[in-house]
Amino acid sequence: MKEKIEILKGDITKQQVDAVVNAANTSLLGGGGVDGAIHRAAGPELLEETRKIGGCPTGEARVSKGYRLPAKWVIHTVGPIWRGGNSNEEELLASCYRNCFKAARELGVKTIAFPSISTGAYRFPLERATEIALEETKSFLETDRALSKVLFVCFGDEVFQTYKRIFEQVFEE
Ligand code: AR6
Repeated sequence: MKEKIEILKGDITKQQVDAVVNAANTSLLGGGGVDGAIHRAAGPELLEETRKIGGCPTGEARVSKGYRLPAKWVIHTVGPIWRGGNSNEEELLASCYRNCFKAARELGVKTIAFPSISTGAYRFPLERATEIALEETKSFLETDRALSKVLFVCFGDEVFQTYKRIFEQVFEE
């Protein structure tokens, strides 16, 4: 199962995968960070489609096409804004990953790329967010046969080093 996971440094908009996950906000109308990058790379048709979707509650996911991205699909999810840890942030972040995997299964995708959801503008502590990301991935892959590759695309060295370290903890024999 370990071999299905790849941690890399880079830009998620350049990944040749079936689906990329977007760390969006509840409006689904775009924003900064990875959301801005995905909208710029996909082109204006993406906004046209997400406008029609009409938003997404925190912790849930919605699917659109990828337009000019190499990826066929974008799975938009809305991570929690970190408010100190007593506002159900951990459960909401776990639910983002679960709902993205559920959407991926419904779409029949074999390869998917995730950014580090909620750890930028939404300020979720990186280490805990990474544990949640990798633990949810492990639980999903334990029962799933369809996904062959899960990429974690790390923007910057701190995120990359954190994923590498937590990966060893979560997947140690
Ligand atoms: N590829 C991969 N990761 C990226 C990229 C990229 N091109 N660009 C940034 N990141 P953030 P959030 C990393 O702020 O915390 C938006 O305005 C970034 O370095 O994008 O969930 C939305 O509209 C960080 O590690 O998402 C929402 O309003 C990670 O992606 C809000 O920000 C997530 O940072 C969502 O905040």
